[in-house]
Amino acid sequence: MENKMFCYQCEQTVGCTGCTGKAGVCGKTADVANLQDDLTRSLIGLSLALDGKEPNLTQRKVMLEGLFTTITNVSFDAKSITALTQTVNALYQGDNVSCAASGEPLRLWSADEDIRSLKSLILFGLRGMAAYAYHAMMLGYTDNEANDFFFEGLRAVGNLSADASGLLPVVLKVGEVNLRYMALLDKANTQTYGTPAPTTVTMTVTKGPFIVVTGHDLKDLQLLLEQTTGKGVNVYTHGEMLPAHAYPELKKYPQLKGNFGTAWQNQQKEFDGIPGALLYTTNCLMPPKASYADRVFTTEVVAFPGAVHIGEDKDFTPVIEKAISLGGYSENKTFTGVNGGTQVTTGFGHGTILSVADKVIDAVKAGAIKHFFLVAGCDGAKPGRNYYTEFVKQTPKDTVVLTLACGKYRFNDLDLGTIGGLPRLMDMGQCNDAYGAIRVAVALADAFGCGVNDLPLSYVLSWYEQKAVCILLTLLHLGIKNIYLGPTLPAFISPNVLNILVESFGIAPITTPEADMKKMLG
Ligand code: FSO
Ligand code: SF4
Repeated sequence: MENKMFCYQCEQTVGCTGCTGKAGVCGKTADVANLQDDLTRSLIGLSLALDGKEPNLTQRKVMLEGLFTTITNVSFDAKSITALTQTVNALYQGDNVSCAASGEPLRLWSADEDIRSLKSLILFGLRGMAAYAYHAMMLGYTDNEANDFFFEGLRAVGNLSADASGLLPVVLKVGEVNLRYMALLDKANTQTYGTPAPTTVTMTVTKGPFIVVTGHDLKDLQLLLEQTTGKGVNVYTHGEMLPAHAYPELKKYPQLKGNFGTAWQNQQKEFDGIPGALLYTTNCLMPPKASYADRVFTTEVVAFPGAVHIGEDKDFTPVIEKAISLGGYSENKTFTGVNGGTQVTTGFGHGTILSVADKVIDAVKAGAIKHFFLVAGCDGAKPGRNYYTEFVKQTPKDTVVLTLACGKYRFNDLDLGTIGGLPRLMDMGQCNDAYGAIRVAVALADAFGCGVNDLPLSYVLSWYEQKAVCILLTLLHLGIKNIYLGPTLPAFISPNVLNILVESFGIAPITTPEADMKKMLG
């Protein structure tokens, strides 16, 4: 088949090599994929034009929007991507830019495989990091020094004569700057909405009109809660929005009732015929089915052709009116999680865990807690992802499982019991709350007078899209070793780059829960 597009940035890419042909597995058409390449080329051009110059606010903002837009499952809309590319081009028109950005095809995809692999790690890591920077910016938190690195990183991607020794440090710097952005977003979230507290969330939908909010953007949820107050419309979180229930300034709204559905890849099944409105604030958006397409609303950089887009005025009236006209369920309806549970618990951020650090340390010293597992990351559609459910089920009773991001829906409705007065399974929040897990690991290492790699702590990670890439690079930047990664290794990691990751960091692909558990506990 003639290659009409090339994209290999996510875990579900065709044959673990790349999506080509007319559309990707995610539903992105070749046209949209090529427009995203155009947008990337323009962002590289802007970065090259600004070499040695200070970007202005507009250029900084458009950089975040442009990179965020190209993350998997964010935008399927040719029109909005084209408009954004034109905006970027207008910002450096007239500058003399010589390289891939000047209009040649994006040579990244046809470069030597190791160079292509390292540049992909940089580009995809920058895309993921842009999402976190964007969320922080929405809450009024920015960091210009960190923002400069988006331009620096893209200059490395656009450098046609870059070699591996020059690119490797840039790869690790993505991880370093991403840590800074995750810390900034943590500060933005907790200063705006308070410190998350453990909260049990129902999966029952109360009768009457309702809106389901999906994605990661807490600001959008807050604005919707303000606008639904007193309107008789309830609000439910979906996917990565679940941790919102734990923030005092969000949980204070009585209409924030519960959580609907599970992880992103189940949305076409779970939203089928839903009598409520759906608001998509970020990824992961799947092409809506006809049975609910008329009730999908998007905002910010998320876009799908035909879906009503809520613009910068953030007037959610059309979403609220749609919910009222649909009317919701006629009686309370109880849904269950993947394992049949009817409620889930969230809100074990670093603030909560570190507030009981003495208790945790005593339990470890007394031998009551033998091991910690961080089972975290994205969910996805591949059957092999059942590994994570089985792994968590097999964790011994004297161990603790910390989790975050959407992969937890495979097991977050399980009751694993308690240990030393704490639940054995603790949800630390969204993918960006990996920062909280890092804080906890560093605090435990300090308390025990050892390095993070000497702790009885194993990392069992699942990846899907580009935010997972920047988080992985942050863990590598911190020198965290022996990470187990699945369900498959990224297609953009060449054999030589994989060798570096294995030799320097001990990264290993997951095998079976039994074999991996034995190694970790051994
Ligand atoms: Fe999941 Fe999607 Fe949060 Fe990702 S909803 S897969 S890593 O966008 O960002 O965990
Ligand atoms: Fe394929 Fe993933 Fe790219 Fe979509 S984002 S085209 S599924 S590699």
